[in-house]
Amino acid sequence: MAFFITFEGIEGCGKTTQMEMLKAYLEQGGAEVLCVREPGGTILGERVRELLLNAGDEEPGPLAELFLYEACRAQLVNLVIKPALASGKTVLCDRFIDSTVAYQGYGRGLDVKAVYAANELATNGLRPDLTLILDCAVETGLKRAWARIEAATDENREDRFEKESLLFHNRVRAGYIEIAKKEPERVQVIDATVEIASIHRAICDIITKKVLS
Ligand code: T5A
Repeated sequence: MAFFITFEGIEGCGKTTQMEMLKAYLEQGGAEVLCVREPGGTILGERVRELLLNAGDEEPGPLAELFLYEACRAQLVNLVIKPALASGKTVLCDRFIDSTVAYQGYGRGLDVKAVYAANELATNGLRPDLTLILDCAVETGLKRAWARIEAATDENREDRFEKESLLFHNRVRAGYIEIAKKEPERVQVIDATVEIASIHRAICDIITKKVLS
């Protein structure tokens, strides 16, 4: 059955690690699974990702940043996510609409209602069936994220957001908690401070109850 699941949370909370583990788990059960990420997943999206994540000579302002994320999203939804769901695949997405609410709304201070409206326009109303927010202290997440960035061998340092202040990241984290309160049916918050294997088990339990039952 086609199902759309998104992974959300602050930098270094462990989304990518858990998405890959869930993919393997679902595939063992016979599902066809497609993993995508935002920003990215299309030719346009990957090119815009570079503009968004590498600190360059000219930083996008908050509004320009919002529209760049939404442009990537519109392209990803139309070219990749909708066709995959229509063909019966389960789609796992590393960040989606809630990242924009948390980062551009709560983090940057753009009007949160306007961000929801921009999301609606870019997705043409497509919403995840389930969203998993991996929650940990900002200090924990940033420590993990910086270790990953320092260990990377390519020249593309995607560190523009990691360089933001602790205050910014704490606003983002608080934003995610607000999102979860608003939509408890869709959004589940998971403790991301424990071991990778325990988090995976918690996610599998949720999937068994919500998706496979
Ligand atoms: N953004 C994105 C917006 O501002 N608005 C938007 O609308 C969207 C879509 C995207 C950036 O863009 C911003 C948010 C982001 O800043 P990204 O590449 O997706 O950039 O960046 P992150 O999501 O921050 O990617 P990270 O790789 O840093 O974080 P993950 O994916 O959450 O973490 P992961 O799984 O790669 O793990 C990081 C490290 O921690 C270890 C892993 O092994 C890895 O080394 N780890 C753990 N260590 C100990 N215990 C655990 N439980 C661990 N889980 C993972």
